[in-house]
Amino acid sequence: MTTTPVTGDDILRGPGFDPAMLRFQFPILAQKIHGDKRLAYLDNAATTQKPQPVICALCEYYEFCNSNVHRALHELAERATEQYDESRRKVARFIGAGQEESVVFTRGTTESINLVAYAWGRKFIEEGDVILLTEMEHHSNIIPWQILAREKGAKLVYVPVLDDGSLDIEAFHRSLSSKVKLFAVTHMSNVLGTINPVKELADAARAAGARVLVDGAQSAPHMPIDVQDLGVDFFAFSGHKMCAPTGIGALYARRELLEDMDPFMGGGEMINRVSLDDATWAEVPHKFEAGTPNISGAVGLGVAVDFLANLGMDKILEHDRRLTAYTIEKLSAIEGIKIFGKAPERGGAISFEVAGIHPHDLSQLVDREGVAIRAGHMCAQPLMKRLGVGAVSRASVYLYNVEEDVDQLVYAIGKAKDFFKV
Ligand code: C6P
Repeated sequence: MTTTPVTGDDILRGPGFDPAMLRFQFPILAQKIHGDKRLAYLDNAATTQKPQPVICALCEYYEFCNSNVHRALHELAERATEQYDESRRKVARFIGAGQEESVVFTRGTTESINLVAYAWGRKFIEEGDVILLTEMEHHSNIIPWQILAREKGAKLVYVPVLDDGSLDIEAFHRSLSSKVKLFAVTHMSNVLGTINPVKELADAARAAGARVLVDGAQSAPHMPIDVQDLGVDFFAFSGHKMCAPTGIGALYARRELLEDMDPFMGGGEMINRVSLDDATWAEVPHKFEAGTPNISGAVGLGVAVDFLANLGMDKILEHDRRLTAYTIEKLSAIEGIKIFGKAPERGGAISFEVAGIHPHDLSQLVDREGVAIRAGHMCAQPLMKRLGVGAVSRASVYLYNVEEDVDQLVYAIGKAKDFFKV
């Protein structure tokens, strides 16, 4: 295994937005795979690689600052607390939250959505209420609502997906009524790449009296986000899909909602005062962060959002668009390929099938050529059913991908076709 030598100052300053140069900030990309194969990492919708500043921040945190937060008064505890709190301020700025109290650190999108389902849903959803979802949701934005609906006697209604992979907006409007208490929708589909018009959807849903939750797992890493401009009540995302470590993410919620909600988990740090048979809660967001949090993860997330903001989220989006168009053009030229998702507004998660090759076989064969893609149901089984498939292959791009990665994928698919003689 070879890694790129790094020089601290150069890397922290960064080269501006040039994907080919940016690759040098991601040491993992420099290694060879299966002997001498160049690594074409195209599984970014699952998780992204980490840049040197994030890796260095983790080392530095453990070398100089490691301690628990919001507890002790010694120097290390103060350093750790300062870094943890500063990361919350950075995340709040990054998503336009307005105030840091609106940002709850979680393990990621899944935990953020579950937090809302338990802490808000259990208090405010009643028998006969409707929870409006869409057919393109990830399981993380289906299962928590199924559990809640079963417990409360509420009803789940799904907005259908049209044949081109976009949401049926007319059906969405028809589904709105005073019974709809929550509309939970993905900002960008991890299968179809579809970017939903969440501002317009949120406006209509809130005007009908519903709360709006947006699953930003696939959007926050790829485009500028301003949760206040989007007009949403809740916004969930994962750090690991945007250059930060695994096991850290956040939930944005409007402050008054957080204040009205019951705690999600009980334990240390989420209380104000405890007696043997009673307790009062800490101020938000601490009410929702029971126990010792993922401090180093939060520090890494703070550095990651700085890294992305310095590059410019608008530039990242522009790069995504260009490389997505290039990928779709190149893949479309392959005989026997079918691409799922042709919505006019789409991002860089590109799912496809190649006639005569099972997606699992295809992903193993392209891996031999150094190409990492994902295969399977993408944690979106209802959507697979809608598409009439059991599984798909998926290539997904990020800021460090270049045309050469796509060309390598196309070459590898060609070799897989030769292998299967299709
Ligand atoms: N999708 C994928 O390969 P977590 O696991 O909590 O970080 O994110 C869950 C999640 C929620 N919503 C959407 C739209 C997602 O894409 C994901 C994660 C990965 O597509 C892993 S299944």
